[in-house]
Amino acid sequence: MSNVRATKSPSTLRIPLTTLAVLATLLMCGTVSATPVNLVANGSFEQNAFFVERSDFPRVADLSGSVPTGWTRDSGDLAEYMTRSPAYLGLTIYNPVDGDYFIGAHDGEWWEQTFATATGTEYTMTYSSAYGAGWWSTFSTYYRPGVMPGQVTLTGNALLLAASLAGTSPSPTGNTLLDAPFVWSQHTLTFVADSSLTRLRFAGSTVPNGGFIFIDDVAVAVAVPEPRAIWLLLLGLSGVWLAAGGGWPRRT
Ligand SMILES: [Ca+2]
Repeated sequence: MSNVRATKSPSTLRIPLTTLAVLATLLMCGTVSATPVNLVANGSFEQNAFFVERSDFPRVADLSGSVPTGWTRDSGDLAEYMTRSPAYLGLTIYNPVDGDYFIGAHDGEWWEQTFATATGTEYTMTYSSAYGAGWWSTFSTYYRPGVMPGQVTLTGNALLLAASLAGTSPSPTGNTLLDAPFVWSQHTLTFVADSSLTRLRFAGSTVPNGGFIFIDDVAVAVAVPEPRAIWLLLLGLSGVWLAAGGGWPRRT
């Protein structure tokens, strides 16, 4: 009577063992948790050719032609590009979460960017947002404090994702300039690309007087399995291997 285990090809045993060894090594080396490449260019909005603020609307560059590198405005050319510096009346008005510059749209205005993707691949997008406002020197008060959400969309051949774009706390409404008046929160979304290019758009509220939405620190990267998922995969592969008659290594 033949021994089934003895007839198993050595290569059949080597493949799963190699796979397990590679995955275990990745886990132990921390490779699976390495920071992925950000597909969004200038997601911090810090890069630009120039920035000219409006004389009556400090720190807002919606009419000056100032544009963050890599991003495109709506055809109305009014979506705001904003900065925290220099100080106005001796005070810092805004508090971006990443650097000095950020974007702020309202009244349906938007900023967008298109980046390369691979069809069928899952991506993770992170961004920070806040209900915003503009400081208008003519009124000496905050202008159009954000109260209604805008929308963030990702579009390939079809619409891949549409989500609310909002803050977690109301923006200031008074006439006192504060150093850090806007409450930022980070958000994470996932999507699966259906083409080689995907367009990301941040749009302000279309509700009249819905107010500003501030956005900063945007990143899109290939979704990385959590370490727990890798361990579960290892466990599953081990089970398959044992079920196939691989057995545990024996001492000689
Ligand atoms: Ca920034």
